[in-house]
Amino acid sequence: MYAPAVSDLSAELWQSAARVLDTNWSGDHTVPSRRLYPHQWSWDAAFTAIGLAYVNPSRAWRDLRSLFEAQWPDGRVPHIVFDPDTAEDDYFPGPGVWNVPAYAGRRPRSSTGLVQPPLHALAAWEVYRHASAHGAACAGEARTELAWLYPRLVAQQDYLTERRDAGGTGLAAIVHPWESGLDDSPAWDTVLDAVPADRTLLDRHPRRDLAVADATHLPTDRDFARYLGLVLNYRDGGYSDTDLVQRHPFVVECPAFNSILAGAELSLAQIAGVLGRPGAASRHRDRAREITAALARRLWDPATRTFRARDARTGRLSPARCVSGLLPLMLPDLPADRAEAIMTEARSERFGLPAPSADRTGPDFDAGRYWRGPIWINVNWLLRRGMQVHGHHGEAETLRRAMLRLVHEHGHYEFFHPDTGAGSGAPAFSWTAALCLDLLADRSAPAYARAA
Ligand code: 2M8
Repeated sequence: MYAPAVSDLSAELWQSAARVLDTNWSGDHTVPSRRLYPHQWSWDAAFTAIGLAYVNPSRAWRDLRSLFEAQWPDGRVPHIVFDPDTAEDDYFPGPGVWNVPAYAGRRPRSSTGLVQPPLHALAAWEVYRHASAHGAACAGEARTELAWLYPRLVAQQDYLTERRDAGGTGLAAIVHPWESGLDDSPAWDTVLDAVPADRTLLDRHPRRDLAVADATHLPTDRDFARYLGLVLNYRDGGYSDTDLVQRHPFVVECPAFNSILAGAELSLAQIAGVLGRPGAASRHRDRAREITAALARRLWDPATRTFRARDARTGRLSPARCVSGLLPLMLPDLPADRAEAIMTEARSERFGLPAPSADRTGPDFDAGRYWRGPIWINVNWLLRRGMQVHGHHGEAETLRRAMLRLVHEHGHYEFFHPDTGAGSGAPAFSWTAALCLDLLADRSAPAYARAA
């Protein structure tokens, strides 16, 4: 197995991370966790590929390929691709609830109709970038896979920037909290207040997560009933994105989702460059600038100098300060004063490093509950990239070390208590392990970083 030079302490972490990825490999994709999440998740696959690039690049490509084999004809990449060998009631809501046909592929698999943040172009670029360390055969494979993925990644962007621009603002809207990946974030509370919570849905469709995880870490029944109602409403509308603002009760522009959307264009520019398409590369850079400008225009709250989610139906900004508001830092074209404001917010008593998922001083902060307080490695990994992009190398390094210390001391957990560091949720969680490998191995800043 390829292993870069790391200290002895890190060698232990490296081995344990590689073991987690091995355990969670299911033949043609990685599951986030064997017990809690037994299928393939979209943005998990991207984070996981970034780590697999070091220990098994062929698996990294296979993982991305199997996700994109389930891409819909309209370009959307589903948020979960179901494993046909897993029983319907091993995860709720399972394929029977979503009722989506299986699309073509080596092994057709059914899926949900939602999406997740489009992090796959960034992942594909990172896997490609690291493949050369494994020799000429891997470099050849990387080029072939990149060429296969490129048009599919472009179709994914087109779906999000065209069909999901529900408000005609130049940003993509999400139609369900699950699409953000930050599922139970306080950022959605005011929008969800207006979504009916029909608890009888839970009698007809009992939750499975309560049987495998601690209820105090999970969404409440009231929120879960709303989540389910939103799924059924979108499904019963045929997963159509026409007139979303009129037809669907949850249509939201999220700063993290749109930062990743803009970041994807920058990665596509790099990919197009390698594939010998300079015209396309420059179009991707233009699109990144346009999305960044829309984000800075629409989701910036001048009163608090923070980025917030916006309800596309009411036009209101969310009152909650969440980690999602820190992620526009990933974007090199973000105006310097906004990047500085994000750093001020990240350093403040509201967050600190590693950043908790929500404002520590906010009324909805909950240190134990899923995306309402705990620390997650994936969003901190993105925040660290943002620090590198904007030349804050000292703090990026502090954050890198803090993340590694957390995982080394507590294990490859899904999330961590923001005060004690204790691990929670699923143990042996794929993206925690995968990103640890990257944090151990790769100290370089993204190629499009601003000069310090
Ligand atoms: C969590 O979301 C799923 C629904 O998609 C769930 O709660 O069952 C989130 O943390 C999400 O970001 C993640 O992709 C997924 C699998 O790790 O779990």
